[in-house]
Amino acid sequence: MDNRIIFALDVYDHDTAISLAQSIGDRVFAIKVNWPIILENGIKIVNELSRYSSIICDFKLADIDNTVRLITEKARDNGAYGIISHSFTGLGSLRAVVKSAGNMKVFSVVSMSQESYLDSITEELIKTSRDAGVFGLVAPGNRPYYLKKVREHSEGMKIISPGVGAQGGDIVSAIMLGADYVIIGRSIYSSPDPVGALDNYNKNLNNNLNR
Ligand code: OMP
Repeated sequence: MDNRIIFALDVYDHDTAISLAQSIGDRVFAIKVNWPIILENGIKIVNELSRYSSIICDFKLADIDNTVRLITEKARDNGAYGIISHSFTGLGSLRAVVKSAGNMKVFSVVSMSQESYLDSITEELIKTSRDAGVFGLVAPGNRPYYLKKVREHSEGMKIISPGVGAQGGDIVSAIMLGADYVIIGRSIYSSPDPVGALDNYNKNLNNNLNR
């Protein structure tokens, strides 16, 4: 089975980030970077980290077409594998992300790992995402009702799911409910043994899914 974990590398420090990427990068499906690491180190860290794994830029884009294009191009030109955008901004904005992404995979948020206003429009957001031509959706691994709902309406699109570990979700349930990949941060990078923590997640999955 290919690896089902996306590692959320939400640290500031450059050397800590590189050392985690070196030890974990080839054991996960991808590494996801968010604003903390970019604000501290600049966009070039994406290029540097892509030596160790595929990098997904979690920029949660939510702006007008031109601005999302400018940001998406930066991720693309620095070697990112994927980018995360919001979808509540509508079809025009999401299409602008998909268009400027080139070969990068675009994932759009349709439901969050905590309650939000998106909960009342999740189905519309899935439709907008499909119409814009995204590769995948972000849906919560810790809120079964919403993950199941997203899976039911998202044929042909991948689902990546945060909320496992520190936010209370369980990796096996998230995969069984339809997540293709789960996003895990704190419960790996805050562990005294990040590689061991990752291995435990993989063992848990292998023991429970291959029966
Ligand atoms: P941990 O809670 O530390 O495992 O990290 C979860 C990661 O997933 C963080 O980088 C969050 O920014 C991200 N995330 C959520 O937690 N909830 C969401 O609804 C969406 C995301 C995301 O888009 O990745």
